[in-house]
Amino acid sequence: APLNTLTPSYLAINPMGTIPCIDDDGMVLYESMAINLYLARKYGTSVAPKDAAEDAHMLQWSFFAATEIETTALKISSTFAENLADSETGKAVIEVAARMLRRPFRVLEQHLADKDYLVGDRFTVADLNAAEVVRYAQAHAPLFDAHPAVKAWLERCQSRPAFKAMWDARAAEPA
Ligand SMILES: N[C@@H](CCC(=O)N[C@@H](CS)C(=O)NCC(=O)O)C(=O)O
Repeated sequence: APLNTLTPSYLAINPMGTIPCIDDDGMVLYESMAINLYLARKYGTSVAPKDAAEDAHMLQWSFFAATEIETTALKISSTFAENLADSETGKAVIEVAARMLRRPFRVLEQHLADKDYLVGDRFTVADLNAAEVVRYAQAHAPLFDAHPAVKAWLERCQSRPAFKAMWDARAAEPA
């Protein structure tokens, strides 16, 4: 959808001019993972940490996704989005990115080998944050075929009714 995030009024609340950004009764916050962690903690429900250890692990997986996966995975999504995946340059970009993602994907694969979700045996904000970042690489199927537990986990996260509702709303937005 067209973005209108560089208006002076929007820049006043998020100087990066990016989405998302929330104003929760005057508490302004940007950075999507920080927003998700804040909303989970403030409003509770099963996606929130139950104790300090869960909280720490949710932070760990969020930082892991943001620092070890996101930038590289975005190279894959942008190559596909620009219809360059079949070009020689695009293939090279994807190959290098997939190689760089092997280590963090191996860690995720091992962690998810005997569990359905990242923390506490249930879908939490850790899965929410990490799955969205892992999704950026999803168009490159060989990476997921080589990591079946990651593939199954991502599909599990994306089969949730809330994800499907978000995705349908997003698909209905004007291009
Ligand atoms: N690290 C930021 C990234 C935010 C971001 O780049 N958002 C994109 C949309 S997904 C955006 O607003 N792009 C518009 C722009 O870069 O001008 C976060 O996770 O919130």
